[in-house]
Amino acid sequence: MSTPAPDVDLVQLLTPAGELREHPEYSPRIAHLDAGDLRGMYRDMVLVRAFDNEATSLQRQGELGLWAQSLGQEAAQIGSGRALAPQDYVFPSYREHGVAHTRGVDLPDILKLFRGVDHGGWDSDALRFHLYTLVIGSHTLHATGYAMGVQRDGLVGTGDPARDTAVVTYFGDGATSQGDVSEALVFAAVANAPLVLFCQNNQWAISEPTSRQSRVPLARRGDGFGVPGVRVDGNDVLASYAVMSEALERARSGGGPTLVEAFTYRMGAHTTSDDPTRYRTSAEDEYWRQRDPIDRLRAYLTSIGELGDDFVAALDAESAELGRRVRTTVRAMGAPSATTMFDHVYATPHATLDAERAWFAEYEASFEPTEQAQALDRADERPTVGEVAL
Ligand SMILES: Cc1ncc(C[n+]2csc(CCOP(=O)(O)OP(=O)(O)O)c2C)c(N)n1
Ligand SMILES: [Mg+2]
Repeated sequence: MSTPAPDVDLVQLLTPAGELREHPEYSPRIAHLDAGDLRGMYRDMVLVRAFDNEATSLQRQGELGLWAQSLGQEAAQIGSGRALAPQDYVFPSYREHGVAHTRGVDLPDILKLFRGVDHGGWDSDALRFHLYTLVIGSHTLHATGYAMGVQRDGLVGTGDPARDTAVVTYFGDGATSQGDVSEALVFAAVANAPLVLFCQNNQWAISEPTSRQSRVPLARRGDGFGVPGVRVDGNDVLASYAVMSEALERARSGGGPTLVEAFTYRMGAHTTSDDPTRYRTSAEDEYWRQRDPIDRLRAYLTSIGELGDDFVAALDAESAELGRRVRTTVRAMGAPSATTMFDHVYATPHATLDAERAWFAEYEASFEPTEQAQALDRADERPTVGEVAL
């Protein structure tokens, strides 16, 4: 069973029971947050979870080809995302729905990719949030290169808080086994790049546990590269905010890269193509359910009398409304085109690709729709999409 390894400190400001803890280094970093800020964090986490649940249902109804849940990782994502400055730039993987929300991505836009109607879904330059990357670990190199560029543009260590810029890359525990992540650590360290490598250790890489990725805590993976590491309780939104704000400050001020290991748990399946009951126990799930990131902040806010009934009722209504909007937006997206996947392979025309596109179009057209599919289409006049695996 995956439980916290005792051999590295875990930064925690809120216990699983929702009690606030003093930490000499990190408590001052949340001292300016008032009850309204904490309710804002709570609201973000609840809305992202509602969105996530809705997306899962839509995949089950044939509206999405695939869905990767962020369930259980809301605190790591909202806490770290809320510590970002507008000018910071983020390179996510594919599960960072909470971070996307903090960057201003309209949540239903994320589903364009998972329905196959768009290669991205948002304006990454405007939001300073790059498109999702499904090739594990590859974007850590893109982020490192981008951070080295930011450095060369003179956007680091000027002392101007509106100018100094950090770059962040989000990736998983499994990604740390990819060569790309080691290479990113080498270049980031040697260049002293303004980079935060934010690893969400959700204990699993599909069916492989973290114990099959590393013999040392992932926070210590940076040691040999000269990159300082810190392990934070990723189910604690306040600690995630505090640790991230320190790492971002170091990057922006010219102090170089930091590896953050957010110790959390993937409460759902890897994706909708996965069945975790095949490889993990209900006892493990239960252990982590006791550490649910949303319950923890709710318990704290309730204990200090700052989670009023009106606020909770309004948030319930907002979550339900978001669910409705997600459903109608997705259904209005139309059917994915089978051939657009050929569109952005080469910048200029390419004879082989043209031949492959033509063959594929003919092949697709050779299928008669089944009677069942025709009946479904007639029933609700909506196209459904094929299921894919990740
Ligand atoms: C380079 C590469 N190899 C393999 C895969 C298949 N794959 C998709 S997700 C995944 C596991 C990733 O685990 P982790 O990094 O822990 O991220 P998590 O899904 O847990 O957030 C793998 C191996 C891939 N997408 N890219
Ligand atoms: Mg993982």
